[in-house]
Amino acid sequence: MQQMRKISSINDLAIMGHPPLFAEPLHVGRPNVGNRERLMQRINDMLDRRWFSNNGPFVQEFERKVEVLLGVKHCIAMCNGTVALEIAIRALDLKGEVIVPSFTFIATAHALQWQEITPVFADIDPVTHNLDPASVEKMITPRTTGIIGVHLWGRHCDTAGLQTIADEHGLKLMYDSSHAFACSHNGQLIGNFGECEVFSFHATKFFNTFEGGAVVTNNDALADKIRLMKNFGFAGLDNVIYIGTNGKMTEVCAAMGLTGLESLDDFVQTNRRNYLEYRKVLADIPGLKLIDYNDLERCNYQYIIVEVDEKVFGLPRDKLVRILHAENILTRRYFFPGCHKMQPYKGLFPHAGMLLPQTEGLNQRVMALPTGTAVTQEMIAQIGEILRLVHDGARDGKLSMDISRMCL
Ligand code: T4K
Repeated sequence: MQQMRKISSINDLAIMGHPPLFAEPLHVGRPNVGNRERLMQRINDMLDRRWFSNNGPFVQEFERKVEVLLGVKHCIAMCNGTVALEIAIRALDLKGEVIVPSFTFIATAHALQWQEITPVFADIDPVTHNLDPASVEKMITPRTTGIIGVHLWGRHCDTAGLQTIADEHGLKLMYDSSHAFACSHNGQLIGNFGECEVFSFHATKFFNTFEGGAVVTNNDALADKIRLMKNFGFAGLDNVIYIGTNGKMTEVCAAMGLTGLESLDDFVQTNRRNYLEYRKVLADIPGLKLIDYNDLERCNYQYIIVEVDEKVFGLPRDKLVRILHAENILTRRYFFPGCHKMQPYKGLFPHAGMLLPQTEGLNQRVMALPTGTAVTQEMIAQIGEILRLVHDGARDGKLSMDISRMCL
């Protein structure tokens, strides 16, 4: 049970030298476990079977269940989302340059650069936070072979706009759907767009397999190729027909996945409950805008993303994050500073930012707040109180100079 301290004025804040509001750190997303007994039972079965990896029965069952859930023909489970991206990129024969957002987790870009394919960063739509097709079109050169859209925060890309551009220019389109497991677009589950889509089932995702990922596709030939590539290129005993790698998901990870799938609706319900509570507590705090999720679509609500308008709120995002961290509210600046400002891209393309005004702006405004099953409505109410106090203090000039000079 989390112990919470009462904070009723700016002077009670932890940055004033008091203990933090929360005795234990509140993370953006603690891992969900599902039914522990079912998990242990599966792990025991696995130990009895002495079959731990290499396309075992749990992995096969997991793949079939994901196919049914998403309505896709093929799910190929992998050891993590990054390797799944690398393999999908290779199986699609992408080369030269591939257009991606910079406003994403670094793995999207690294999966290309790792294979000596140049990620070319396109700008985003400031409302959806996703690739702006107009910017994508401007980045196309004779070396471009593909586009990777990222359904950031689980909200879908402009799939029609990106597909039109891909078709017109003969480019392959795939998606990094790491955030969008169990989300839909126009009633169709994410997983059915582009040539293929890649999920991450990392511990911090609302649905996890400890570490894990998958490529899903409706293309039979592509699925065959990806299956071979994730297993060293083996097409049968002693017969290797491609360069491949080791991308296999283990049985213990699949056991976690199967158990998590049984509680998927509960995880989503908790995230949704938290999202609605945040929407309530943030509604009348000027300068804080919670991103919208479309209630008419399926949605996992796993990220609570807030844009801080420095002028209206009274403090820049980074100072607010610092104040929240002091209270053990471990807000994250996903995905600061942007891939183009991290190495090796910063060194390779020092002026990339000039073409990414929306990415650069958003990177100064966005923060992710704690949610998931470890976060209660009472905690969210407390977080809301702190945010209100900080806003009121900043507005009335009551925050000391020391605080307003703080930065990360
Ligand atoms: N594409 C996109 C768009 C992605 O977001 C990701 C992953 C990928 C590709 C690559 O997929 P994977 O190869 O990872 O499957 C985390 C995750 O490590 C990363 O998987 C995820 N995106 C990214 C958005 O978030 P960090 O640097 O924030 O992780 P970390 O260790 O700071 O953990 C976040 C919070 O969760 C911490 O506050 C602590 C808590 N936590 C973490 C772990 C691992 C726990 O409570 N328990 C745990 O076991 O990157």
